[in-house]
Amino acid sequence: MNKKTEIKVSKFLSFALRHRPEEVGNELDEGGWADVPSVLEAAARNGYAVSLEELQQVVANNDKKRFALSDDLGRIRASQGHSVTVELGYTPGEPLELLFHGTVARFLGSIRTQGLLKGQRQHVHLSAQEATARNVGQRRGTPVLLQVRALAMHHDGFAFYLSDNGVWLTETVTPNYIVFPNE
Ligand code: HQG
Repeated sequence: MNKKTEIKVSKFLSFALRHRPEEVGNELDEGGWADVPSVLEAAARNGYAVSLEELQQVVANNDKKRFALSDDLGRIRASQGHSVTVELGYTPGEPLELLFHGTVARFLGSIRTQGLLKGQRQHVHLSAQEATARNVGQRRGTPVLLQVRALAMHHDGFAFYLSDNGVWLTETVTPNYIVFPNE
């Protein structure tokens, strides 16, 4: 399978495992897991006929390790980024003092008043690395990097979770914990 097909299959998996499982005839359990045979069938119905080996290749090569296969290869789920309600059983963790969020200038006015909101997703996504946050912001234009005083938030009682693929997740970030550029 070439890189381009891998990316297409990965996009299908995001759709099927994070956002609209019902639309492709896929069922997720409460932990976000779907049966691999039914995901392969759904993929084939939607024009992505791939073998189990190819699915493993997509999971292994995914740039952000978005998906995880169970050890017996019977089930698959997305590690984060869901808009459907799932309980992934994230373990709460203590974040570093500062985490980063990449966004774009046009959102800053609203972020200054409302803070960071999770929007369609289940959490606000934060990163320990500036470069990662910059890439996230870049999807929407010239990236603007925000710092989040995560450890202070945590000390004030806000829960943080680290996803399997290294993304820090939290419910919401109020403006007082955000350091805006040039401040
Ligand atoms: C912005 C991708 C206005 C926020 C990425 C972002 C990441 C506000 C957008 C992961 C706001 C939401 C998550 C407010 C937040 N007013 N705008 N109050 N609060 N925003 O995609 O963090 O490819 O839901 O800054 O790489 O960009 O899906 O979140 O610009 O890891 O695996 O609203 O998604 O990963 O956008 O990205 P998103 P995100 P995947």
